[in-house]
This record gives sequence, C-alpha cells and structure tokens, in this order.
Amino acid sequence: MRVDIVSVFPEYFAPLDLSLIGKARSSGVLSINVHDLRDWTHDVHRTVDDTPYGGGPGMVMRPGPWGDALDQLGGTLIVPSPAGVPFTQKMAHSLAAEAHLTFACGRYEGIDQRVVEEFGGLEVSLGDYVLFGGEVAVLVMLEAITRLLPGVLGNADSLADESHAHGLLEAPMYTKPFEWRGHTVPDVLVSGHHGKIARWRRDQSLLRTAARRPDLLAALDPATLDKRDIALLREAGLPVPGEGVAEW
Ligand code: 6GU
Repeated sequence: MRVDIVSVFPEYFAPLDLSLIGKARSSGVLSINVHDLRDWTHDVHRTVDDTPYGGGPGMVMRPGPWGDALDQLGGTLIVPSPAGVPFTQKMAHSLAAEAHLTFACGRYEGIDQRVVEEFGGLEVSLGDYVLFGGEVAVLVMLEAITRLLPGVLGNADSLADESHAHGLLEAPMYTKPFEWRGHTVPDVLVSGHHGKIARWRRDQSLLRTAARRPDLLAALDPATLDKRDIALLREAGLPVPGEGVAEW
C-alpha cells in the first residue's frame, strides 16, 4: 500500500519509523511519504491560510496549495476532521483494501471545503472531541489500517478475536503469575476445559459490551446470538437485541 501524508507539521510523523509500522515500511509492504504543504506555496512567506469568507474567528487553509499537492500525489483522499463521519474498524478494513491513500491534515479552522469537493475526499472523525489538527488522527487511523495489511501482524489469529471484530468488546486477559497482590486469575482459565473457557470469554464479552457500550450491543445482529447468549443477557436483566421493548 502507498500512503501520502500532507501537513504543515511533517515532524509529527516521526513515530511512523518505529515498531510494526516501521517494520512494514522497511519490508516493502507499506510505503509512506510525508510532505510539507508549504512546498506547494509560491509566495515568499509560504502562506497556507487566510481569513474565512463570512467572517468569524480563526483562519482557513487556502485551496491553492492543497489543489497543487493533491494533483501531484493522487490517491484516495482522506481528510481528518471533527465534522467527519466516524472512523470505525469496518472503515479501517475498507481503507486497508485501497492501493493508495492520501491524508490531508488540516489545521486552524480547517481546509477550504472546495478541496474536499474537487477531489472527492472523505472527511473522517475519531470521536466527539476536538484536536488541534489532523496529524494525530492520521497516526491513529494509519495504525488501525496498516495492522490489517497482510504480513504486518505476525499472528493473524489475533485479528479474529479482538475487540470490535464481531461487534463486541473483547473479554479480559490474564497471564502469570496465577496470584498477584492477592488477586487470582478466574479458575475457569486454568481448568484446561477449552469449551468452558470459550463460553466464559463469550459471557465476559457480552457483559462488558452491555456495561460499557450498550450502543454496540443494541446494534448486534440477533442471528449472531446463541441460546446461552440470550439466557445470559436475560438473567442479567439486560436488553436482548432483537427483542424490542413493547411500544404503544
Ligand atoms: Cl479526525 N481531526 C480533528 N482536528 N479533530 C478531531 C478529529 C479529527 N476527530 C476528533 N476530533
């Protein structure tokens, strides 16, 4: 996969040399090029922003340098923005299937909207809070996307069961020692009974998702729930997906 990143703070992307992303880059699975937007300015001050039409506080990024940069780089355009559609694991999977992604990092009050329209960009948000700019959001999205590329994660099994893989949060995990500061590991995990362990993990996933992310539980396809799942939720007094509360 080819990735281009355009920013007025290219130094933000130094961490992309590290760890598994760094390894994927040196192995050739991933090619990342970071660019300074100011390289596409033509004035002596290398100006990237101007005052907003219609007034208001702050500055807006001028379309000219962005247009020249994106003409040159190409790729599927992603624009991080708190006004974007939510970034999800599903979106990470779909972006991981692209051959060439280009991220345009806005600062100030954002980029002139005509840039997104001209290049058919997708505006994407990490969540309901505001960052100074898109740089950190791009680091987050790239980590989520590149770990899905074939050959980046050593163990493909770890993708299958992780949080959000099936619309549920993952069960808690434990390692040695069995007892730590007076806390022991749940007995079932040392029982050697694989069926019971799988069932316990499934129960923990459901209960955790119900407690922390009732929105995810409500969005589950009822067909993915077995009898034991439904009994568990009912015994815990939790809403069962597909069993709508009677309306009148
Ligand atoms: Cl993607 N960008 C910025 N600037 N702020 C954000 C965001 C993105 N997601 C949440 N807040």
